[in-house]
Amino acid sequence: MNTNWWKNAIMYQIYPRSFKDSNGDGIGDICGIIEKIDYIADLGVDLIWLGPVYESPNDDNGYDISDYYKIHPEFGTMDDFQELLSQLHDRGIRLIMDLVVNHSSDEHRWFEESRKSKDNPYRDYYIWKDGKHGGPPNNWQAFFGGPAWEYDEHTDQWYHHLFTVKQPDLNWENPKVREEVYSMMRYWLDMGVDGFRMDVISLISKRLEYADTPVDNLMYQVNNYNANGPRIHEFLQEMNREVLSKYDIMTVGEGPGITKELANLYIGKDRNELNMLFQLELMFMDNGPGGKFDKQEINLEDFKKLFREWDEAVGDQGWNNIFLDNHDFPRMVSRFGNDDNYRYEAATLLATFLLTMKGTPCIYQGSEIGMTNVAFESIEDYRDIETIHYWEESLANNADMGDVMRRIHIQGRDNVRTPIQWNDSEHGGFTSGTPWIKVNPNYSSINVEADQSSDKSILKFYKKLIALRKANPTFVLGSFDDLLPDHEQLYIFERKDEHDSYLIALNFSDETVIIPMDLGSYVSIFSNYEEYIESNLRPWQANILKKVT
Ligand code: TEU
Ligand code: CA
Repeated sequence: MNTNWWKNAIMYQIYPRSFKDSNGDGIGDICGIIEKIDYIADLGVDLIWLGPVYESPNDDNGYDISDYYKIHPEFGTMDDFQELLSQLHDRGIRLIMDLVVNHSSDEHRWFEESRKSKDNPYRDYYIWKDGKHGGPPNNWQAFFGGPAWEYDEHTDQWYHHLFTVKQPDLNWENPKVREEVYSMMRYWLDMGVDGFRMDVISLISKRLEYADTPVDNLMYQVNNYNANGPRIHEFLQEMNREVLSKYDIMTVGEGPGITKELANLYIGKDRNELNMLFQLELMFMDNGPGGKFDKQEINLEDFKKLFREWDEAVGDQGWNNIFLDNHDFPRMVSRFGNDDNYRYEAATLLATFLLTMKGTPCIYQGSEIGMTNVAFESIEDYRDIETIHYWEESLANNADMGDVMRRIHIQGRDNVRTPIQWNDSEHGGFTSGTPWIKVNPNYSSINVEADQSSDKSILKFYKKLIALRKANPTFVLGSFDDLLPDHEQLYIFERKDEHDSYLIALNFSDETVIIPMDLGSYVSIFSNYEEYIESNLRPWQANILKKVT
């Protein structure tokens, strides 16, 4: 069934709450996406990953689902969803949905039943345990703070939750749970959806000993006690056999703890599991001993090493996805580039990397106009549960709150969740009402309209680059070779097949840097600077060169 179309695809991630509000309630919605459908089509992308639009109490912005078969009314109706799907398909654009099945909402009917009594038929849909010494069953922490267990007085047991208390983990050991998930997947696929992005799929198989972790560190716990559990591949192969293999669709798995060594167990050609992964190693690389808000500097050598090693590890057995930001991590131009005096150059350089590196690229909404991180002064303006938990925990620990706020500005998830800046009218043209989260104040200068009419248009650069990629299969299937692995500022790599050879030359710095290579046999075909000087790269210059034969 699977025709591998997803290798050629160019993905675009829509975070629906923040894309476009059509009815003035301040929340982005499906009709808003339909309003902007030509904007998406003009960009040239051909695969949309739509963040969760299912019914949800929104404890974690839709990653807590209370009904997998319903569209949340704040996003619109099922008719709106089908209209979006068909309008996208008319334009040759596919759509994948978020599949969030490590946990549901505590307001899902299954959980409401499950907590009623120990012999309720839904009891085993979730993970219930007796406490130990008057406390939780083990010492695991939850992702957004606090223990990974919540006490329920009614039946005097604890339920397991790796995320918030409103996101109880589903019990995949129970075959009924798996059958429910597969039926639900068939429902959406039969409607014409083109696949799934699988949320924290690495966490679904639990280690049934529920042993204490000896180290007080969330990532250590996740990697050693939660991710890649004993039955993960059995479950994914079953899912593939029962559902995925019956449709011409694509799947991309997400989840912590999937290292490059384990990657092909999930995506290897002969494995019959998933098609590709969002590797999170880069996203976690700057996390210090204190976790994500304890940011450490990462250097370009480490960045390059990671992509080199993932390419080698995946080889011709698997397929990578390439992304530099999404709804969970800071804006790429702020994190890996320069969002100040070289914003245009850095945003276009990172675009060049995304779209010429080997793997299916994924562009996060707003990054195509170089949107940046935001720095709200007051915690009142933040919405993300992770950020709010971190703030409250820090307050309780008498932390230096100025420092805490600085860390939120750098690493918080709301950096990427502010509304798309469409124009310079109030709220950036996102809504006629009051937006659910404030628009980044820089909207008056950074917005789609201003970008389009600028002679330094990031959007136009993306469009041209996407067209270039589509016209040259070498960028998709050609080999990848890192030519300067040890250089501190330059990233120069080659993409090559039997027809063509390209060099992608990127200067990840604020300085002009001499190229320590002879590029005499190449001509520059694409750049974010007007003039091309063979011997050096200006600050954040990106050049694509083609070998002359
Ligand atoms: O994220 C999984 C994941 O690994 C994140 O928890 C990540 O560690 C965190 O966002 C870093 O701050 C997925 C979704 O993408 C995220 O939005 C959800 O909150 C989470 O799962 C729970 O469903
Ligand atoms: Ca709305």
